Amino acid sequence: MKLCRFLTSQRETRVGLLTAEKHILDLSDAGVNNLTFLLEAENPLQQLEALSQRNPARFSLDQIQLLSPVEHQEIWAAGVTYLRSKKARMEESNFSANAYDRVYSAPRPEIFFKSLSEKVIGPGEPVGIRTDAQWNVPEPELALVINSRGTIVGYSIANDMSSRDIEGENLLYLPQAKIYHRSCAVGPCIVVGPTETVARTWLITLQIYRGDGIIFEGQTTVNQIKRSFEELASYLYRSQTFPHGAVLLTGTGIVPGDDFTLLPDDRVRIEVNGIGVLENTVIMV
Ligand code: DO4
Ligand code: MG
Repeated sequence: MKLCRFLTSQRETRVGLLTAEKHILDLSDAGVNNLTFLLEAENPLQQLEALSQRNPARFSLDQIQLLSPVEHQEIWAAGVTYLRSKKARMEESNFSANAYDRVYSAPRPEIFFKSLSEKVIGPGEPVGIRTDAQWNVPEPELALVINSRGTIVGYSIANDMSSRDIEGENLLYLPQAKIYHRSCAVGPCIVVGPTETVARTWLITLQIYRGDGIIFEGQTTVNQIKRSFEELASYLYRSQTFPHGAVLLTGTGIVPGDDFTLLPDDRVRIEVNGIGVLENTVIMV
């Protein structure tokens, strides 16, 4: 089941289900006005199946605008969870190489704050590169959607936009490299139902378009993530509360070559075959 938020032509925000035929079933007909209500339910999948049987009104995708499927959750991110990410960061920084090497195999994962919910960028909205950075990349990541009780209830796609020169200069600059205007995109929906075993079979594909061509393309599998989803989620919830739930990005396994940097007007297309496509254009911020 693919849960989404969307804007009607009357600019009303609604909750819906994306169908295989690329329609949206409007769950507001059944009295559902927010995602959190469903994500906090005892059995969200069962609820969604029951709601979809009620014959709700449907929209075609060209009648609506998809919004990020994030309401009030804090967005956090795990890092250096793929071997590719560890290697890239060790190359990017002599200064911090030892820290990246250690955190990859340490019991405690790297987890950092990424975004407030109100700053998250949705499908089709521009993501940003910093004006004071020279080396900027997208990080295509599987996102875990977790309820207030710490249960993983679904999956989405995220882009953890990052400035590699700022991060590489000094590890203490990580928040500036990672948390800035338009640095976090999530969408297009939350897939509810698949187990971790199923999610680990998914492919993540990144394509970056410049002008009429593709300037970079890369692929990885979710199964390359070194740690289990439960492990990542349980560390996030240690000595911490998330009254509205949380979204946890699981790290990147696709890193363009060291000579690559994003430019304004590039289009970043991230596909996770079990979820859908998240696409955003790049602007300077
Ligand atoms: O410590 C650097 C950040 C790592 C990260 O964001 C990733 O591996 O995806
Ligand atoms: Mg990342």
